[in-house]
Amino acid sequence: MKKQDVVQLVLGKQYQKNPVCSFAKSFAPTNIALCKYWGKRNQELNLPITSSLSVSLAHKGATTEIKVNDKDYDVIYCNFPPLKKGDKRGILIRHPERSEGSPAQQEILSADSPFAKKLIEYLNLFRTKDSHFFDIYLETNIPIAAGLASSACGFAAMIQALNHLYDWQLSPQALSILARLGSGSASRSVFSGFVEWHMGDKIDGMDSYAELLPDVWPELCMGLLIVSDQEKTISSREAMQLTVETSSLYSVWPKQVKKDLAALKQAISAQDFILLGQTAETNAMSMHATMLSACPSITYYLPETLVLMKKIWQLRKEGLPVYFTQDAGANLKLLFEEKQLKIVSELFPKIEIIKPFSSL
Ligand code: 2P0
Repeated sequence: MKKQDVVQLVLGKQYQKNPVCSFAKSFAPTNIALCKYWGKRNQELNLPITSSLSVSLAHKGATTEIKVNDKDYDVIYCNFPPLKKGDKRGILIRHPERSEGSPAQQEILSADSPFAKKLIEYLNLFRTKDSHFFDIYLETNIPIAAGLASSACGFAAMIQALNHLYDWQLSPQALSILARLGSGSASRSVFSGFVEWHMGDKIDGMDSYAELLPDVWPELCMGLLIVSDQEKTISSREAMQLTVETSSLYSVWPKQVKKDLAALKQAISAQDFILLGQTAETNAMSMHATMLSACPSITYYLPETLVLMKKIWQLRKEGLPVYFTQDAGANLKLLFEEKQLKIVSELFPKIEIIKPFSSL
């Protein structure tokens, strides 16, 4: 089954419909998993081996503007992924199927970048063969290259904007399925708050979508501790596949996730911060343990990451309830409650603090 088949299934009679307007704009928050998505049962459709649970970061995310243009290629302007030296902010991308010699060819800077290819392939799922191209503006307000899932909020904002442009009037569940085709974690970014992405077990993935949990936790804080803005040495897509294929520890991961998901849901409904923090931290450490035992071994740790972890563990020993989670990058995200905000800011002067429920 291909992505295109899923798009057809979700859109039904609206498949291959033309845009009803020439401009649409949407915002989606990025999300940080407290119970991670690590491993796919279907690579084409980004179907996960386990369910996962995240919290969206309120106003931190991506805004997408999409305009039908009168050109025969797409133009993408974005402030992520981080640009290489010499690149311009505006990236002009020729449609991959068009012949060489476009008048603006000298401006084609990143037509071969994996990000551009991924985005154009995604747009190709929705437009009719003979039709329109787009000017796309993608802007994130999160620290670039901080392991903050810019592709998650980018694809979620994109599918929401396309939903307006084509006037599909899709449900959040359908949008989550379509966002997943761009990037797995994007399925969770169509919601703000605590979000569970159900793994599902159908071959077509029609039961693999995210759902909003009803709970809010206004005192919950997340602090970004940036230790590196370097590009990842291995993408999470490759890393999770290598882990599934070669790590002997991976067989215990689904059991760990089941346990952690139940504990997190209990922590969220009881507003039990210690249970939430401890479970999220253990889940992240377990995910990294599966990577360490892959062959060849994968590690996103830098020496500074370990220094920070030890500092956090020491602070906990001294009675401060702070925990962390870590994604496919060297940076840490600190979890704590609002009553610790002052002391945490003093202990970590460079921290950027976000309150995930501040605008709900
Ligand atoms: C997560 N990560 O749950 C986990 C934890 C990274 C570590 O989802 O291949 O960019 O596009 O489905 O969504 C990053 O993976 O991967 C991710 P694809 P994605 O947040």
